[in-house]
Amino acid sequence: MALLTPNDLININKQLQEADSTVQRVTGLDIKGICKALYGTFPGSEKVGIVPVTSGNGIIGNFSASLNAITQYFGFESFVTDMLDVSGYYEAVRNGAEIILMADDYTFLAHNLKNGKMANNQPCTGIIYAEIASRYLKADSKNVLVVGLGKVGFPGAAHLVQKGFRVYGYDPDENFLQRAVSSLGVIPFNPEKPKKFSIIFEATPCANTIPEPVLSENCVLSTPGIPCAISEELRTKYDVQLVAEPLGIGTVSMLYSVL
Ligand code: NAD
Ligand code: 2YG
Ligand code: MG
Repeated sequence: MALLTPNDLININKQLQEADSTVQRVTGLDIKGICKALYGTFPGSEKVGIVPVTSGNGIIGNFSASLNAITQYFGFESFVTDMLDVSGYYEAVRNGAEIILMADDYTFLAHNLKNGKMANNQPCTGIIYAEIASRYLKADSKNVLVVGLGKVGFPGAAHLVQKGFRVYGYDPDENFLQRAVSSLGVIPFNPEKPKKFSIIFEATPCANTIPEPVLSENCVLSTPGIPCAISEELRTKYDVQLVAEPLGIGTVSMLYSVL
């Protein structure tokens, strides 16, 4: 379980703005446009209540404040409760929250109290990063490489298969790879027989997971994985279009999915 650190979340507004302009350049849509296309929803005047949670490893500095900045960046009204945990939940609902955002070490959820819909961060993150990758305007084919087939990568791979892409998958854990092959029809990628891709989606907690031979000039790398999947050197060498941001894109995907 890889947890965010306060450092990952420094300057979240600047990180979001940069990600938004990359998404726009790569797909022709901004992040809100991607969400609308993906879920067919758009925000009305939903009020979002953010509840800090102390269980397990406890409060992550900047986490609730970043969620507040993110929800407002995307046009929602939001507030962070003064109280924590159950008392914070009580405060959020009493103060008119219609959507609750809260996370412990295992689950980061959005719950719309009006319509009952609930979202989990991991699949919502995988799906939106995969959707962004799938919309690359300069893609040279329907081939996509998915690196990492865990809680975020698997639902992203499933989304790409459902959209009609030819999905190559790699995970060093044979069980995770086989699950994707047998249940999704993913083509196992053999790093010893590399092939170039113009679309790559990565979701691992490791650095340097993209082998150089798979990179094509100006390819898109859409990755929620922390730390970043590619070195600055390789990014520059291949002029990679990198979509990577620590919290906001996954969070807005959750919010639109519960509208
Ligand atoms: P997970 O542990 O469920 O899955 C990670 C997978 O990556 C595992 O199956 C593992 O075998 C595989 N892997 C490890 N090293 C690899 C390598 N070198 N090449 C290919 N695959 C490799 O983790 P997860 O919940 O899917 O999260 C993945 C990453 O996404 C984490 O870093 C997490 O913090 C991050 N995350 C980011 C956001 C965001 O908004 N940016 C949201 C959720 C999760
Ligand atoms: O309320 C708090 O401050 C903490 N209880 C939040 C804990 C969040 C733990 N989860 C993670 O760090 C992430 N793996 C999930 C967040 C998605 C963005 N990477
Ligand atoms: Mg994100």
